[in-house]
Amino acid sequence: MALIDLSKKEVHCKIVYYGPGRCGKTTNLLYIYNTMSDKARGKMLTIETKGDRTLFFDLLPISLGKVNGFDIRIQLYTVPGQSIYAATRKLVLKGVDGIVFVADSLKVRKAKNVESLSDLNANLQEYNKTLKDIPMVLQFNKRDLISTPIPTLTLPEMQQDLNKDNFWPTFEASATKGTGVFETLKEISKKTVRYVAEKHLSVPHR
Ligand SMILES: Nc1nc2c(ncn2[C@@H]2O[C@H](COP(=O)(O)OP(=O)(O)OP(=O)(O)O)[C@@H](O)[C@H]2O)c(=O)[nH]1
Ligand SMILES: [Mg+2]
Repeated sequence: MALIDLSKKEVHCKIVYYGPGRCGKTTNLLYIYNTMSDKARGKMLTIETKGDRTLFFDLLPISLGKVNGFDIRIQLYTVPGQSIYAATRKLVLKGVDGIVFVADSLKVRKAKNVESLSDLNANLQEYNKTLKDIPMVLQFNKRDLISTPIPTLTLPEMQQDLNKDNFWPTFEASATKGTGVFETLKEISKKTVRYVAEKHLSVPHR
């Protein structure tokens, strides 16, 4: 749940980047960190295993300016995607206000994407929530690979696997190049702030 400090007029929202191992969650946060000004971002905290895998989570605090006189602070988290870190993924989801589901465009990751979305759903249920209760956007990452010989999934294929009824907004991205990264962040921030404001600040639905 978002933390609201009425005396300081601050709202802290938690957005979690979720998805299978190696889909590019940490790369999204690194791109955001490297692109934002010092004023708008806090320190990025990242705990890695040997190599570059996320061991616990990555955390990047950012400021989004004011809404209705409240300072909006957002904490961006990633989960560790590797199967063995199931317990950690559940823990990181505690109190989540918004989710970016990062799917991998590599063909070999097709089943892993689906498995990860279902893992997310199961973890949310443990907190008495469902996928459709929380603001979420889908990011189809690694689209730069479609122009290489590496086999990739088509957009309709990814939609069919992950977003059959077109419930969530989707963004094509290349987190390494930075395309689509801020579009994704902007949309989830907008949805999350609206959700938190309606839920906790009695801002009427528009
Ligand atoms: N070609 C390409 N490679 C990418 C892209 N995004 C990430 N990668 C690469 O994919 C690998 C894994 O990226 P990470 O950001 O560490 O993935 P992660 O989702 O944080 O992985 P875990 O922490 O293990 O869950 C790295 O070698 C990245 O450089 C992309 O858009 N295009
Ligand atoms: Mg990571």
